[in-house]
Amino acid sequence: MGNKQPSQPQDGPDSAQAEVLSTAADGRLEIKTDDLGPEEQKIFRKFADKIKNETHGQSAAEMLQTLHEEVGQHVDEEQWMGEAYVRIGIVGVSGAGKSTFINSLRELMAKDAGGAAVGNTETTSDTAEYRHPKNEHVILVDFPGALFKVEGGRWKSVAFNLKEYTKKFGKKMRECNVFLVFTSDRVHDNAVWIAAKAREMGKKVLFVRSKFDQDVTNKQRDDEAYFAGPEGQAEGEERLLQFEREDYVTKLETMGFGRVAPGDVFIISGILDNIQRGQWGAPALKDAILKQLNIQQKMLFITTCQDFSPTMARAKARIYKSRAWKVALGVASGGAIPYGGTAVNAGIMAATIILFKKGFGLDENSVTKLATLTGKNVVELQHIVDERLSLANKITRFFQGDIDWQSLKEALTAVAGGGIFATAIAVDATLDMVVPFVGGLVTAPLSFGLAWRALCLVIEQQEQSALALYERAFS
Ligand SMILES: Nc1nc2c(ncn2[C@@H]2O[C@H](COP(=O)(O)OP(=O)(O)OP(=O)(O)O)[C@@H](O)[C@H]2O)c(=O)[nH]1
Ligand SMILES: [Mg+2]
Repeated sequence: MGNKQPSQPQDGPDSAQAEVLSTAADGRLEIKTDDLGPEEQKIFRKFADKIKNETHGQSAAEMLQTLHEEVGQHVDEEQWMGEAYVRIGIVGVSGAGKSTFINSLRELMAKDAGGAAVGNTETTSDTAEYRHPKNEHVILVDFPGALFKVEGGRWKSVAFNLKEYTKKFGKKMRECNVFLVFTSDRVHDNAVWIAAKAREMGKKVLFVRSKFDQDVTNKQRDDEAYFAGPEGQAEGEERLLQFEREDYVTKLETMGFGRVAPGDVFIISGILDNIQRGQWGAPALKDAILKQLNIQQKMLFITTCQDFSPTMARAKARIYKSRAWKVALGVASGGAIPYGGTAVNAGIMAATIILFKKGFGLDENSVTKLATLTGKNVVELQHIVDERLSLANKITRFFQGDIDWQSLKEALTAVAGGGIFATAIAVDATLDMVVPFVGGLVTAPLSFGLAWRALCLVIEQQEQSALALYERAFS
């Protein structure tokens, strides 16, 4: 391989190639169309055309440079962030807990500055947009649940008319990626009509019933035996949750919304403590939101999902892994590629590992927060994290110049077996044909294939570490 050049212009991409833009023969590395954001897909296609038409005489290193220029041109941070937004539409009956949920997602309490007013019956006649403090491009859009007019200097609600509502809010509804419909003890007509409209627009609608913590407390008071099964409290809560979900599905059907899949109904508690713990249906709700987003939006949204739930840890691992090719490209080309909205210049690999560690809630701040939340010993929790991150630590130290390549190689072999190098070279060799820019880089300390594989291993360790951490913290 080395500086091998593509010998023949390859045929135009057939449909299979369009699906999988780059793949290794052993099936271990795939960059699927789904792994690329819309802009990235364009870049890859353009690049593939370019190397087909223009660059037969170029060396791999020159081609790498070409790709780098292409990528550098298109994903500078401004442009990248300029195009990727996540908008979550929220609508529902007054008092259902929308503001509380919005604040908790933004890690705010009602009393914090910038928080949405809670328990405030003041009528709003327009949408309110709440940006996530961790990522300005994640926006929660609170839609009014009714129509209002000014009468005698005051807002007065008027008979609900969907046509009028759509005229007023249709454009903003269309901008949303997904809709959350909140109800409390009764399924309110207006919200359901608005939801039906959103569905007509092709939007996914998820139904949320909040305040489950209250339902549990009430049930405990009214019917103690309900929670006395062999599995105790957890079993009773699960039974109550299933009951409420079925009840909700039936209500929606009665109201003419049609049969909603129980999987689209989420029973949650919106108060901050419960959201951070990942209690009841909240993690599944976030997971369902993720499903409606493209990969770049997923990266944005996942940075705002700072809860301690296995569901989110698994979702993060999935998403981070599907972005690993991009980091590997940055490592292999020695370049700087803005990544998930964060410009990573020096030591892209080390920086990414830190970014992901934080994402999983494994950094010192998050572990301390978890210890406080659960009343566990912070040193003990920190130990659970540290003992599972051997590879990440080695790689970080390698990039800091604390250990040499031989030590890192040993660490990689210890985790993945000696086969990792053969696989990495095989990946590079295959890529050499499919995407020729990596040729010539296998001799670099961390070639594309190896960087990609190593990062996936680190993500796996971080995921395991997070799962072990949460289990201990909540046991
Ligand atoms: N226990 C409990 N109380 C909640 C929960 N969510 C909201 N509340 C309370 O319910 C009341 C109404 O909550 P809000 O978040 O203001 O409801 P909203 O849907 O924003 O209401 P409007 O802004 O009037 O449309 C407040 O007193 C909240 O503290 C919850 O999950 N659990
Ligand atoms: Mg509100």
